[in-house]
Amino acid sequence: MELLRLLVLAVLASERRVAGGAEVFGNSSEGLLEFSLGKFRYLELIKSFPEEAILHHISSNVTFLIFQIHSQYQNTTISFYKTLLPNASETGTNRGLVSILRPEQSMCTWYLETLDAEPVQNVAIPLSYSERDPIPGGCNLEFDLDIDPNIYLEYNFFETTIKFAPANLGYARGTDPPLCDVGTGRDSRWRLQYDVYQYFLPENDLTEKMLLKHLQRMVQVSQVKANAVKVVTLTGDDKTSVSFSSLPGQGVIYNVIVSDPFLNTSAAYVPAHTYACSFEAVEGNCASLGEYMDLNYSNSFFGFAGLYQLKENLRILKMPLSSFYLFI
Ligand SMILES: *[C@@H]1O[C@H](CO)[C@@H](O)[C@H](O)[C@H]1NC(C)=O
Ligand SMILES: *[C@@H]1O[C@H](CO)[C@@H](O)[C@H](O)[C@H]1NC(C)=O
Ligand SMILES: *[C@@H]1O[C@H](CO)[C@@H](O)[C@H](O)[C@H]1NC(C)=O
Ligand SMILES: *[C@@H]1O[C@H](CO)[C@@H](O)[C@H](O)[C@H]1NC(C)=O
Ligand SMILES: *[C@@H]1O[C@H](CO)[C@@H](O)[C@H](O)[C@H]1NC(C)=O
Ligand SMILES: CC(=O)N[C@H]1CO[C@H](CO)[C@@H](O)[C@@H]1O
Repeated sequence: MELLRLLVLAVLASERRVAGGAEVFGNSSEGLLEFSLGKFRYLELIKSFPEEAILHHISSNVTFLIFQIHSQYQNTTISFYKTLLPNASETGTNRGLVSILRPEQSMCTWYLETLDAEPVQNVAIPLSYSERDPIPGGCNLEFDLDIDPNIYLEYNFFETTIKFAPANLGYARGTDPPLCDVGTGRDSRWRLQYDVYQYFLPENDLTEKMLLKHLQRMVQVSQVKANAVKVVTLTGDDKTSVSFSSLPGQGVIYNVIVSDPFLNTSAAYVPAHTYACSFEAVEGNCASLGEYMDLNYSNSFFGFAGLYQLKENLRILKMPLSSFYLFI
């Protein structure tokens, strides 16, 4: 019982934290959206009205940017060019692009649009990294983009799997990227490590507002480390894919932090979220699961704690034994 009480307190405490990071509210009246480094911005996208995102005043110590955009379940497309090409754009609910900067470049643009018939609410942010930081997805072979910082998530009722492309070592502007597959020594990208983080959204809240707020804690390295639970560490030799138990109706955000143990630097991939259910399916969609949880779990004290305990068990199942001991 004492353990139960502690668990409940832990949940209550975790719900009280607020999302970090400054927010700027969207001003898309002109089709040109001015962004600031490290600042979240809310924006609404409407079909047939693409927006151009622009970032000025990029300092010379920045070598690459990750621009990312998030929505709840309707797709948004982010592209380097106005014309969409498979190797220069990405479509989905949590999508980002890596922009490698040229010498002297101090400005960068991206194109944002949706094909959804309904307007889509998004939150977007550009982040900057320097030449010592590893580049998420810098050694991509599997997906269309040359450099792919995205996490590809698939789920069914039982299992949720995330997959991502390996990172590369950072490099200076105007130089060639380190080769991805020559040698596996300490001078190569094989020394990079990947920490996979998991973050649970508040239970029984499937609102867009809640998701877009909490996603903001899963974007930057320091925030991810402070707010999420590290579930597994992968080395250069491991497959960059991890599976978890699905919890249909429960919102979960995943992210991966790649770190360079020699330089003590790190960078975050683009987080991905799932509720392990569909918002658009006619039968068994997220809304009906939400009702189920509401009626059968959350309104009773024991039900609530029970669900929490279940999540802890699921989490532990997927952890290496060493972290299991730390956890208890
Ligand atoms: C939004 O754009 C309009 C038109 O250019 C401008 O007058 C207004 O100041 C902008 N608002 C914000 C918050 O940037
Ligand atoms: C995409 O592919 C086209 C040709 O298929 C190529 O010309 C272009 O440089 C590629 N763009 C990027 C960003 O890789
Ligand atoms: C959203 O985008 C994903 C990835 O490109 C695609 O598989 C899916 O079919 C799209 N969904 C809709 C409703 O267009
Ligand atoms: C670039 O330098 C500025 C000022 O010295 C610093 O605040 C910023 O964090 C640096 N940016 C990167 C990506 O290292
Ligand atoms: C990285 O951090 C470790 C311990 O925190 C320290 O011993 C080491 O000197 C650091 N390396 C670099 C290159 O800063
Ligand atoms: C929506 C739903 O499935 N509700 C169920 C909750 O649990 C009761 C029994 O405790 C069922 O009768 C309901 O159908």
